[in-house]
Amino acid sequence: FFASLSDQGLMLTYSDVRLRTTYSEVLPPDANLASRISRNVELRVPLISSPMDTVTTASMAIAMAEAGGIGVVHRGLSPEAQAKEIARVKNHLNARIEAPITVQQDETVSDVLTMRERKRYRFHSFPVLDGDGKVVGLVTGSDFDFCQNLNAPVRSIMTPLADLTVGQPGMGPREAFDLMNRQKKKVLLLIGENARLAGLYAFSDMKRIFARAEGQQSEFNVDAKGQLRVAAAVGVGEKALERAALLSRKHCDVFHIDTAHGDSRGVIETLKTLKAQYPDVDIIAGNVSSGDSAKRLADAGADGILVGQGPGSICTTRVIAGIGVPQVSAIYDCVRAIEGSGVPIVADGGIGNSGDMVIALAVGASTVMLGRLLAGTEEAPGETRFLNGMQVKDYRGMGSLGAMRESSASRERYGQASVLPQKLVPEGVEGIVPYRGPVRSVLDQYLGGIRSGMGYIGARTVSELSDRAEIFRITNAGLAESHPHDIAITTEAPNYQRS
Ligand code: RVP
Repeated sequence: FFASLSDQGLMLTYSDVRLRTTYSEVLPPDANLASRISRNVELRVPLISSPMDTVTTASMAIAMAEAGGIGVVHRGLSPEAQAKEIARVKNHLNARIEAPITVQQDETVSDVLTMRERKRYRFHSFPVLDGDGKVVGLVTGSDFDFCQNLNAPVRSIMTPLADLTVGQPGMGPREAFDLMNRQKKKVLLLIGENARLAGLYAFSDMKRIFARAEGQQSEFNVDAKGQLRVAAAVGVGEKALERAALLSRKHCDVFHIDTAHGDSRGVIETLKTLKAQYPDVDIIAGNVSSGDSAKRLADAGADGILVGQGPGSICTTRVIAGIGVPQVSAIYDCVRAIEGSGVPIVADGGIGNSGDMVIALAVGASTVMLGRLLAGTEEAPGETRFLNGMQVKDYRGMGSLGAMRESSASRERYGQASVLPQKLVPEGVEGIVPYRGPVRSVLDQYLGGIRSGMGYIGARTVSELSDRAEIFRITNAGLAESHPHDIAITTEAPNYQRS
């Protein structure tokens, strides 16, 4: 259906289409939202925050990864400042405690309990050292609970080193977590030469980080070392290489060659150079809106492709330059052009609600990228302010006059690096969006909406969603019927705004 429409030159966007429901054995909570932003970087949920200066710095990237998605840190910052943001995300989780609090073997149990109380430590486990600083054992909560004589020395209640399961100093969090699970150990000491303490892993922290992999509660999107995953915009040319060098030192997981025109020489050359220099980092590139362009990026080695030219809520490219393809057709054409390549597509821009996300995934995108829908949240950069009694936050296009005047990266993104400030031609606008509270509660609504869509279609996974979905075109009357109608809404729903 779509193929024949686009062959006729008729292109559609989110509000033009809906999905047919079908027999299902999938309840929304059972849908698995795991996906990929790029060939090798997995996500637990298919949501990405946009590399914009009013959307993604470290706070947003941390919140996105903790919800299972990923944030792309914008590049309207100096390379050094951007690298600092990446480091903040990567160092956010304390998988390994490098310098644990220890106790001496001759201290009494009551001394240790008093110290714990005074310092307000919430943990009960302490490695026990002798006078030479060597580890001789471990005391835990149970040792204190079952202790009869508070004046006894700690060494009399501890488990001695010889009876402990311990790890080597170089043991990574994943390996440690597996060992602790197998041996049912809540604390794992890392012991180096001469019985020196090299670190400690606590099961409660590790479970928070890794448990989802075992189908349990945590949903954090972490790398093999247990650090939150994060992406960063790098742009094109020499400056991109300079950024990439700093970012890779901070273990950034994905570089994004973010431009307004992804099918261009600068992007393809930068892509090839970065691929050669950083074989272990995934590189995504964009934006494009036609199958031929997507194919050129995939052939040049892109690990992921961003589709969307002009659908963004703050974008004026379609009006100023007359360029761009309505987003659902753009996604469809790009998916079709690179089918079988294993390169995931990010549907970037124009998402107004969770139904649009389901449609983007149903058409074959692996993930969706959000700007406006996240710009009003607590974690987006910028202060909340009052306007006519309403709490709002600023949201602006990276091609807006404000963003272009402030940052050379924005000028370069729109091919205007050498244009005089008074002659800049913006392709975006500046505005405000309502304040929406913490990003987590906003994301929970979107993810619930995606699960709901998958339930109606009987899709257990994101790829099953595109395999099973049947899409059809609706009329304006159909669209009006889709939204609440013939009623004055009296109570706002947390997941519905008519835009
Ligand atoms: P939206 O989610 O609809 O607000 O769109 C966000 C997307 O819009 C971004 O991810 C980016 O691709 C695009 N964008 C950002 N700035 C501009 C612009 O100034 N034209 N466009």
